Amino acid sequence: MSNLMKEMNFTNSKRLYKKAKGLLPGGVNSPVRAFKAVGGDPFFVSHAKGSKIYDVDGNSYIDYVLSWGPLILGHAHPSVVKAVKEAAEKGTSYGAPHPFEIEIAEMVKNAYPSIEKLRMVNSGTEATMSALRVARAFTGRDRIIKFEGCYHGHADGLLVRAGSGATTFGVPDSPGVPKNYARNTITLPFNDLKAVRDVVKRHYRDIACIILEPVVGNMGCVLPKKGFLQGLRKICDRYGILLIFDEVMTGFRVSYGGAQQYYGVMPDLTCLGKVIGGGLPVGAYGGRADVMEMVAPEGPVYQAGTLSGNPLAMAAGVATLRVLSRKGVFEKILKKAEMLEEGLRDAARRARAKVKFYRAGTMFCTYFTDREVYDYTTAKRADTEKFARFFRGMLRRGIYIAPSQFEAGFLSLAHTDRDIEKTIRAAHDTLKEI
Ligand code: KE4
Repeated sequence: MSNLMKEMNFTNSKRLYKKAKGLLPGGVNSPVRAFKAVGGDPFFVSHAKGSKIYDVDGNSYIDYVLSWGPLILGHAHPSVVKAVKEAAEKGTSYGAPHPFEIEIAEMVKNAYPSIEKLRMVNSGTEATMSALRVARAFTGRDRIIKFEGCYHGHADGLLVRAGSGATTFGVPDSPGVPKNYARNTITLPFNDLKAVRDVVKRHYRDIACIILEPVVGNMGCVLPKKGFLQGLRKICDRYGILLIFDEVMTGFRVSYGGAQQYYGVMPDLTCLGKVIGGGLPVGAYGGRADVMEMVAPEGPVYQAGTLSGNPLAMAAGVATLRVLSRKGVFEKILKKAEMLEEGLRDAARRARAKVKFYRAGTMFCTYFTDREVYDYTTAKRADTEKFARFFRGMLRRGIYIAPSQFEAGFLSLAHTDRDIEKTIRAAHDTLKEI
């Protein structure tokens, strides 16, 4: 039993986790939820409201995970709950076109000028998997470039890491991914434009696309170096390669128009998810009309989904974007993120802690290292044991941050100044303690 369990009452969570482990692999429906990276067992949630999440033992936490990003308005926002209830009264799924699909598509297009046409799907994984297929069909090329530390969901072709040495053939990053499938994925270091240039010069005739998280939220929060995104755009233009921004996490988070608006670099295709579903299952991919017109039934590229454009998910997404797009709302959340950043930097200084803090809009990460983090190799230098102690200390103080050093944290409209002040005090005390 970890220290955490000794100091907090987790009786009901422990009982439920024991039961869950007999039913679900690792007792969870997604690996990171099992708290493996931070020790101890996960708490089970009873409910959530605003910036708070409550477990089945009555413990409450200020939540900076927010279901891994979607809940930018906070949990159970009245407008979202009302929209979902009203939609459910009219039926939970039609498998046929309905007006909400048009409304959310228009809202996304208004926020993302690079998206001329889009397709709704049910997860970020589906969005990136489909975007790759369209890119391969449009270019007639099979290979793709991705970057170490970027996560794009669990489609086979994306669970691939860099092969050994100079080889540009990827190797599976999970059992079950066929070797010959992984060979089509070239994995390079993030922020390394020279590595991209060298590989593209040799292999451009085979390369369909370059896919990346423009700000990487799946190795913490890693920012693109100055000129990196612009350099990728130039390389893609020169060699007829499609540039795909996986903005499943950064979309409506780095800025209302995502990383592409913030950095002023337009991709050919964009993948979205999380925020646009307001907490319900969703994903989307879209971009240049000439590329998206390849998608069935307009074009020959097959992609389908029973629940794609589901009326409840669309209603939650439309309700979320209606609030988020109101004048001053996104800026309000940005101000909260700035307040948290300032406070955490100050707390680290006062605690004489060796940490590095990065933020992109309303997403952030604290690395336990005193050296800059700009790619996977430098991110992996972080002291994960120390992070685990930090996580448990914060949880004991009622603050729930992502249970892994290599995840991002998120702010919502619901986080109050008091929440942030409490978080900063807890961070200072925990940093002193560990
Ligand atoms: P989903 O299939 O989980 O909806 O989306 C996959 C995905 C794609 N692209 C990016 C940039 C993502 O961050 C994700 C999923 N993010 C993780 C958090 N690191 C979801 C949490 C989980 O896997 O349980």
